[in-house]
Amino acid sequence: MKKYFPSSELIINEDGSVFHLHVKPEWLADKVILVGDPGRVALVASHFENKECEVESREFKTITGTYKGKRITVVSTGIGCDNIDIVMNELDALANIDFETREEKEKFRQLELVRIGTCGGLQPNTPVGTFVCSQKSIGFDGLLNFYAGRNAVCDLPFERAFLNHMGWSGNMCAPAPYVIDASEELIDRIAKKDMVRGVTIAAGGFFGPQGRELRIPLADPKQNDKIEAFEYKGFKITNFEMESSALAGLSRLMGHKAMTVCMVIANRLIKEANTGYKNTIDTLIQTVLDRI
Ligand code: R1P
Ligand code: URA
Repeated sequence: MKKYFPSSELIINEDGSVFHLHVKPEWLADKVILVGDPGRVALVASHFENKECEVESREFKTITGTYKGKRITVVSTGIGCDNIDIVMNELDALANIDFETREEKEKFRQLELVRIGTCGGLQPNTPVGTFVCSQKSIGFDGLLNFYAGRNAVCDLPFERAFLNHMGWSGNMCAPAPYVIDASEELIDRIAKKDMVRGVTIAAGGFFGPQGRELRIPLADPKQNDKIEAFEYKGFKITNFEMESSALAGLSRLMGHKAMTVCMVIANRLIKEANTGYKNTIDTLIQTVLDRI
């Protein structure tokens, strides 16, 4: 029997668009670029030859258009894994649920999703301006634990090694971090040899969870020293951002291909930051558009 989704579970607006994104099924391309900042959507779309739709609701702005003959949708997610839960579930519904009958479609449609973001670098090989692909993501956000099948898609030995190394128990980072791989095929095609491949911590905040201390002291003052020193099977943690784990995790559970690439705008080791990064991120955008 086909799965049926009542209106409380999949909310469809009166105009036939999905609840938060306000996107209609026919507007979604198979290739999707996700960005955090709604302002970055126009920057991506400025490279399109044509635009077929443009819609905005809350922090979610969407444009579908064509780049060198490829149909691409660009969506902003805002900040955080909670928003990725909304964006990924609504994009998957647009692709794989019939909005007329509210039933799952017979044939699965796979999406290819690339997040282009900014991040904080944690290693000497991640200075400001570096493009870092998240080969693995460590989720401090807990989102994936609410879905069945989490253990089947996560790297459990890596999770144990990380928790042992940090010496965290009790309230620190509860529920425990999850470790998830990006799509290998996408990483090979998009990172090629000119981007750093790394392990990204997707933090549940910009300050405390990334070891930034302003007026309130941190629960674990040695957090970032330990994170920078951690090594497991040749992997070192390269960067902090706030969405890659939920994107990689939900994509794996749903059957889509996904990866995150971020430009380093702050290096935490040498305590430097760059806020005037618009041109450099445009180079990254063009590279991803050419390779997606
Ligand atoms: C924090 O400043 C935001 O920047 C990074 C983080 O993941 C977080 O969303 O990504 P974006 O540049 O895509 O927003
Ligand atoms: N985004 C983050 O989440 N952290 C940084 O340090 C920079 C950008």
